[in-house]
This record gives sequence, C-alpha cells and structure tokens, in this order.
Amino acid sequence: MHRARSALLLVALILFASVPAVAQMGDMKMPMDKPASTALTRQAYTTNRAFLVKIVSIPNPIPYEKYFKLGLEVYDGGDPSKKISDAQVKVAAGMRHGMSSGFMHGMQSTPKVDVQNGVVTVSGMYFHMQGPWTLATTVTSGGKEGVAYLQLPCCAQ
Ligand SMILES: [Cu+2]
Repeated sequence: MHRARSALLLVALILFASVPAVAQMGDMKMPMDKPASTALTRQAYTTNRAFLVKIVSIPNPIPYEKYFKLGLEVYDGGDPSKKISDAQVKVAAGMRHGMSSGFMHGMQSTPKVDVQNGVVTVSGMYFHMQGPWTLATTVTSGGKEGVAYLQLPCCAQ
C-alpha cells in the first residue's frame, strides 16, 4: 500500500518536473543541442501542391545566434517554370523536436518579409538552438493559399 503510494508520488513528481523543463527548453543544453546533420531543403511544394517555394539565397552554413536573411521565389505548382511575382508570403520558423506537425518552439526574433522584383526577402531570422529548424511559408496568390515547409539545418560553429 505504502509502496504504491510512493510510486504514484514519484510519477507525479516526474510529471511536474518535466513541465518547466519543456517551457525552458530554449535555454537548456539538450542532447539534441548539436549541429543538424539534416540537409537544407532547397525547394518544397505547398502541401496542396498549389505553389512551389524555392530558396534562392541563404548563408551557407547558417550562422549560429546571429541574424541572417534568406531569399525565396514562388512558382506555380501546376507549372513550376512559371514564376509568381505577386505572391503574398508569410513565414514562421521553429523547431519540431520530433513533433509531426507544429513547432515545439519558435524563434526568439520576429522575421520580416519584403517582396521586390518577385524575390521574397526574409530578414530577422535568428536561430538560438542547434539542430533542424523548419521554415513554414504561407503563400497566397490568385485566390489560392498553401503552406510549404523548408528544413533549415543549424548551424555553423
Ligand atoms: Cu529547439
């Protein structure tokens, strides 16, 4: 009886202790806290195949704990040779840490999107943790909207 209650208490303690650990993960050195071995995704279709998003410029390697920018171009998913110059693009970057969708955490910066001559420049990117990051780009054009996910490995030492 007493032993069962101790075990329950232990489980409760472990659960309780793990909550702040997740919340503070951005500051912790985790086993995953090493340069990503995954490759950079150079291009990706939106999940509905409406658009193809290509990375046209990015620092190689991506700097660690430094601001950087990257350039994107959007193409017609049905005809990838057709560039779409007037697409509206929103971005969000984060780390999944094994999650199949969504982010375990985002960046500590707010990226800014600027479109000029059909090139989408995303500035204010900042990776504060080593490992694979995901850039979600939401593209809107011609009444269609789609989200493409690009994998960005972090980082240079
Ligand atoms: Cu992380």
